[in-house]
Amino acid sequence: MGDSRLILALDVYERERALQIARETADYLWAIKVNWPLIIGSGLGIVTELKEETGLPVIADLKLADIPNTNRLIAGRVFEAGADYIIAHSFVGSDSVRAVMELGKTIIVVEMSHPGAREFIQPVTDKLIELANHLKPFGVIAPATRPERVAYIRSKLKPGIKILTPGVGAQGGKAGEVLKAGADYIIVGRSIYASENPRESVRRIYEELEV
Ligand code: O7M
Repeated sequence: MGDSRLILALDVYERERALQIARETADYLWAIKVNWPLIIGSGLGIVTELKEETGLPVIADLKLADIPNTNRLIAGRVFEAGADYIIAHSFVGSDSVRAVMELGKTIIVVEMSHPGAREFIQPVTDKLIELANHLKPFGVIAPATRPERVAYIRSKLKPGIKILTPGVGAQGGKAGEVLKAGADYIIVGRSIYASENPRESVRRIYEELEV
């Protein structure tokens, strides 16, 4: 749906299963996020296939974290395969992020959702927000598991830069709370693709977001 704020994290290995889940859930999604499990299991061609099957934007969540040249070599092929957005780490520095941004729409990580994110990433989140404000990527990744951090990041981030938040459902985050804190998009994986009825699960989360 054009007004959806929901992104499916399609972290399965198998091509057929991925396409089936994508078809069943597409009506309720803004975009589909493809991560290493699906690319390793099904090949990069899955990006093109998902776009053809659903007509939705595809986000390639590669969390690129390399020198500019290597980031460029990887991002070039992935954008060519049809990815609409690529996710890159920003702690590697602005030149590495810029190398991806020069090739297409980019989303950068400023904080992560797992407990370990407190060890090394959270202490530098302020600097990563500064980098985002300077480079103006399409969006940033912030933790749905910590709505207060989403609110903080929103308060520091320039308007216009989107906030995408993983960690709803399986990791404990609540969709409604994160939206209230200022998230633009919610990323959900296991609560949808590992459920008995992915279409029903995605519909329920979609309706929760509409309230
Ligand atoms: O809903 P889940 O927990 O099954 O899946 C969450 C997805 O979001 C999964 O693809 C993770 O790799 C991703 N993710 C996080 O869970 N936490 C983060 O901090 C960042 C991401 C992510 O998408 O980074 C871009």
